[in-house]
Amino acid sequence: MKERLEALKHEAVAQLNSVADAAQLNDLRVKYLGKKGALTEILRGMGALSAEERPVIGQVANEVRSAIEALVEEKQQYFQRRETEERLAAEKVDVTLPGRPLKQGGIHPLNQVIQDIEDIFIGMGYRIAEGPEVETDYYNFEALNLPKNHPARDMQDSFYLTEELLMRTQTSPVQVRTMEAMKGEVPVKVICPGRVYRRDDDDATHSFQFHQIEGLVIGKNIRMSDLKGTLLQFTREMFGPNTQIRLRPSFFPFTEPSVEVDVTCVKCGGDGCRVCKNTGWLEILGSGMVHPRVLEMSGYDPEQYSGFAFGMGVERIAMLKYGVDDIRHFFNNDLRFLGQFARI
Ligand code: 2NL
Repeated sequence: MKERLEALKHEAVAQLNSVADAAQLNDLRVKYLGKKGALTEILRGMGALSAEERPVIGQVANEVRSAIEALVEEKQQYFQRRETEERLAAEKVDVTLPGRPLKQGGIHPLNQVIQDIEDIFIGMGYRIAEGPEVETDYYNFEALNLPKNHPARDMQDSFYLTEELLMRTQTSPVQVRTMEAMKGEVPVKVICPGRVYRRDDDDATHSFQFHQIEGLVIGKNIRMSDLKGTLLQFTREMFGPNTQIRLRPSFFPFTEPSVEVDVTCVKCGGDGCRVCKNTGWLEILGSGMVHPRVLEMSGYDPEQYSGFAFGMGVERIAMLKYGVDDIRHFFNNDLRFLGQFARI
């Protein structure tokens, strides 16, 4: 029996020493040490041994078991180490490789123009106000002196959601909300940038959605000259110190009197060119003195207070400033176009 145990040990050691992987090792462990393994098989014969032989053989059997167990353990550790090393080698990162260049995003040209305009008016003491793009009929039209049968309220011209709700067609409702929130206090000095919507067929100069910036000032003795001085200051900061403006009479339901404002052509400076159609002037905004009924409806006594307001299309300003000939460029998200406006 002792010889069989020694032979088993030899065989096991030889096989374990040439084992190739963890799976094979496990098979061998079961084969020699398992419940139905070779060692157990031999030990089952112990019953037939004499009382003297039994402890001797028992000791040999234990030594054989320990020797095989130790070798199995050693091999297990070896395979574990090898697996870890292989994994680490596969995951190896060369930290000295140069990084892949990241494309840097930039501010959209329309937002750049909005920010520039905001900065100019903040410099003159204005605050910025924003409001909802879905508006009620009251804030979008009624409070701006556009009565129920006014052509601007035609269903054909606006995106109505219900009888009462529509996508705002201008940012004026934000100013109406500001006036209400101010509860008749002065001064009111706000500019309201934002997206507006009109039912229009898109072409080179029209889009069903575009951006507007409106401004509103209310106080005591606010006059047309304040409007004119403010707009001159704005246009000079926006288009250059030599810019001139001219005011032409116009009509808006929410201002009286109303004017349209032209600047000297950004391209030719007033000499006449293709951009200004040889007039030397470009129209950039509409404005006027706030209509007394508009003041009154939002809680300002028109006998005590007066104000001016103006509104401009951001896309139009951006197109003039940067010589863009099609409004749709702003909405196509073509990086070849947008990349030209990168500011580092
Ligand atoms: C244009 C003309 C304008 C206003 C907007 C306004 C707002 C209030 C009261 C009175 Cl709350 N007026 N806004 C006034 C005149 C012209 O916009 O051509 N915009 C693109």
